[in-house]
Amino acid sequence: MSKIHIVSNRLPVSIENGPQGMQVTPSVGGLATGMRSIYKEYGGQWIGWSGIASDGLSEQEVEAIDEKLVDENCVAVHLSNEEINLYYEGFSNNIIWPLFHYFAQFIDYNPDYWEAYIKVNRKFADKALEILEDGDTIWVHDYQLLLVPEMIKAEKPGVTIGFFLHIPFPSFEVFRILPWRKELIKGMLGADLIGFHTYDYERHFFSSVRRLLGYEVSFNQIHMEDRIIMADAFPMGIDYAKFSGKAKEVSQKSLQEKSELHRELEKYFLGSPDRKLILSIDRLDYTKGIPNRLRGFELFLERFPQFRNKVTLIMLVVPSRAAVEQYKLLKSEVDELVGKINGRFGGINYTPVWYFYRSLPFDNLIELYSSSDVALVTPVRDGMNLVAKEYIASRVNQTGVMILSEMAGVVKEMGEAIIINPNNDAEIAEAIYQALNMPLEEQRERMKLLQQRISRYDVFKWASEFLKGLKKIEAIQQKFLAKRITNSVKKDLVGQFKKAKRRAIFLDYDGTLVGFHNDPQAASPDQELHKLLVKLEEDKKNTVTIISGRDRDTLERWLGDHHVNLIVEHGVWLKNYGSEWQMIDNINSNWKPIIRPILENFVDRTPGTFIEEKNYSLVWHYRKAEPEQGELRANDLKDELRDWISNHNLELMEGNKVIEVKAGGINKGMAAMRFLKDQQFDCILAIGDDWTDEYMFRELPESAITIKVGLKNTAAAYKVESVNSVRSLLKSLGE
Ligand code: GDG
Repeated sequence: MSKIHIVSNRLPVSIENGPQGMQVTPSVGGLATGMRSIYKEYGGQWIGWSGIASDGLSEQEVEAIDEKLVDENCVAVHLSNEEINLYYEGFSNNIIWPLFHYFAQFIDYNPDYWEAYIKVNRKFADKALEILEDGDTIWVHDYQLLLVPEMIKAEKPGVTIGFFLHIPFPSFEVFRILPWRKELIKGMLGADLIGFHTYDYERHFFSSVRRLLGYEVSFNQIHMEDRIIMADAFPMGIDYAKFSGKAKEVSQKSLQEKSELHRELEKYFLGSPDRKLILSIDRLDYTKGIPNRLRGFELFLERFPQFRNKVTLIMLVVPSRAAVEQYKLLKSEVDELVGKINGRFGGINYTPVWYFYRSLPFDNLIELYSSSDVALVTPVRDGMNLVAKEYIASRVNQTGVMILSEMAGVVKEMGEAIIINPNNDAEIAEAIYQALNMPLEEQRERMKLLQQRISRYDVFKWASEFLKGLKKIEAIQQKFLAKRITNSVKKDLVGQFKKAKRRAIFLDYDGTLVGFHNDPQAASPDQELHKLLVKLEEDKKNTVTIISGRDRDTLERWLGDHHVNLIVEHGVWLKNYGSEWQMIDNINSNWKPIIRPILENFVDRTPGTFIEEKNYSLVWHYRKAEPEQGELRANDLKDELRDWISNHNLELMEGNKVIEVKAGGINKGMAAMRFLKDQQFDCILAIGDDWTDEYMFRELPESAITIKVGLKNTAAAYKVESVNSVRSLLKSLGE
């Protein structure tokens, strides 16, 4: 059975070197829970760092760790202190983390970090490659391992790779700041499926793929030279049953059974019936908006004095990355703000902010969730934010109000929360006021809907949806690859071709014989192409026809010396070798004065675009336009042309970054068939790359060898990846 493996920076276990040797304890975090159900079920391994630097360990200790991990189906990547400093603290947490959360000012552009990041990603990939077999699936997690998918794909293309990013993917304008942006994005593209928490991150990613690498994105698929892959949004869920179950259990405990924290919380509420508790839980991180939250709470107490002595903000801040300068500064800022608020509004019997700077056991966490009337979640940027979901799951009596930042990924699933902009203190203060005054009935209505949604899409559903996505892309890839010309197919085709006595060869030009250029006039044939054509022409059994959308003059100038026929302007003109140009059918062009001004208007509004005028068609080129604007305008243009097209019997052809308007009824298929009429061929070969060639593939007799360049859907019988593959095939045919 093919297996499913996981790779993440940390293994889902904690390891302690105690008096009894190495102790391994499984972690209880959300990702660990969600993934454990998968990799164990599918007989896979989890690859990651053990959490202990290897340079403090003896060889025996390293072996002991490896041995202990076998029982957990885990494989350790051993990292030294220096590697952790440079790859993890350095590149991951001092470059990618701030940048992807829009804190570009915090980036430390240290080239050593980059070198270490490559080296350590390679270590992870190598460890994975040791256990991967063709047909296996591997799911790579998060921003520490962006290069791993490409590293694995390069060595083992038969492995299906998923990648999930747990933090936001920033807009292109921010992502482009990085010197290593192309390498990172190429690294991710090694995956077959790339998952994000939200559609916004997905579209930012597509935008970077288009702009940095020029790949075409259609719907959620990315077409690369020789592969097609997919990206999609999979909002991560929590282990809902675990949180709601524990909350139920906690609520049913007797006073004696309750923890000290829980008893203290209950005592607080007994003090007065008006007492309310607002909860805030995060790692100490500048992305979480902790100072904003405190400022909002301060303003609330200032503006609504009736709530002083009655409302407490309980703030759990879990220490994180404490050695980094920005985190130290943040810690001082938070300490100061808490002191200021408590000093300003506190008294003998009232402390406005209860501040815990540590982490608490799971049971305490649940007690906090279930005792708090309001959850205040105000990140300035957050990939998802699971705390928000955990609060919802823990509200067994269905009361409680969620105040949520619009900058957290989770907001997409929580329309019933009170949504705030975390940079607007006044809005936070107002939201707290609204939350505290919300009638119980309304709280229940909102909470019910939230609970329904969050419980349905839990962490198990998330993981299984992602795996379904992987299956889907595998099927798409299979379909796209089905028609590919493999070595044995190539051998058969060449054999069939060689056996024939009279062969008609139709070759499209751009995208088939030569690659695309920003300037269409720069695509003249190179020496290799001239030689290839000569080889084909020399064989008297061959009749070669170049069939293109180009104009007469250009193709005649470029290929006039060859013994080939030319069909141009998608079938308007034919020039048999040695004869004059003739029009294949009677066509008029009295529609041009109507269409030209429309195209001109689009040229004026879209920098980088231009019009090419052919005898019987007008072409709008947008290859040089800024890619997204180009696509948008192309859609607008098609819309605008629609009525004209049907009223004037015109045809709109969409090529590769071109929109062409021409007289209707004329196309490459019709032209090729006219050419073949009254002639006897026992082999017909047609190769083309775009939409306009599909006419030819459809019209030619079924016995024809039709070949599409590129991986898109096609009516052709076969596919090849690129211009290079076409040339290699033609070479074999000419030999
Ligand atoms: C990253 C992304 C994305 C917190 N304090 C304690 C404690 N926690 C647990 C919470 C929650 C987790 O930590 C925090 O998860 P978040 O999602 O809120 O935030 P990040 O750690 O920044 O996670 C984030 C996530 O990845 C998943 O993709 O949502 O956007 O930044 O589960 O319960 N747990 C215990 N004691 C504590 O004191 N036991």
